[in-house]
Amino acid sequence: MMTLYSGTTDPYSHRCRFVLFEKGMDFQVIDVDVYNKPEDLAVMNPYNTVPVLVERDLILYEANIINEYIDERFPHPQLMPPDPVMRARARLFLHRFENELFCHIPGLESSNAKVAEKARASVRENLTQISPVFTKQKFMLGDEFSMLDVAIAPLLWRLDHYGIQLDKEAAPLMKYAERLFSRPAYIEAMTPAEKAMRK
Ligand SMILES: N[C@@H](CCC(=O)N[C@@H](CS)C(=O)NCC(=O)O)C(=O)O
Repeated sequence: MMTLYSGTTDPYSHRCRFVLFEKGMDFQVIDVDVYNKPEDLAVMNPYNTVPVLVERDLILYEANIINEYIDERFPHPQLMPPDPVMRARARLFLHRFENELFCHIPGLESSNAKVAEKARASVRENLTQISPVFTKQKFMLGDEFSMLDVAIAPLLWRLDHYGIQLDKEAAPLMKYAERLFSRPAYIEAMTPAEKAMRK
């Protein structure tokens, strides 16, 4: 059985929990307090971060790497595109999510007001740019739910929590977000602390 070491409010762990529930398989989640991490976390992951996935003698870290492994190990429903060209494009998008959106998470969580506002402005601008895509399609890659939707959902869920308000231009994006939030696996994957982040 797979074991996921997961932060209860961590957006990266949230991604992995979402995939595990989408696959409907057997797994165990161990909640990690990121302010008081267990000593064995640094042994498993040189970066000493969550999420970490353990399956027998395999230990993985980095949310996207964990999620691609789960997707290949349990191919139904498949979340990465089957076609190599589309799969390469999906990886490029995942890379851009990290570099253009998730790189701002430390800023959004910063107690320095200026740093936090700068991070909020960058995320607002990037999300508003993506929004028109959802006037034409249901999900990030088209009409099929994919790993890209998994990757961005935890950030969209946390917008209110991070104090990010989007204007009317981003209405298609918010409609898309509601589509993700209503998935049974999405609801099951959330911790009580995450449920409390959004009304
Ligand atoms: N790029 C990593 C990011 C993981 C990450 O930043 N995790 C945070 C979640 S709060 C963490 O464990 N922080 C604890 C620390 O840095 O001490 C991933 O995708 O897994």
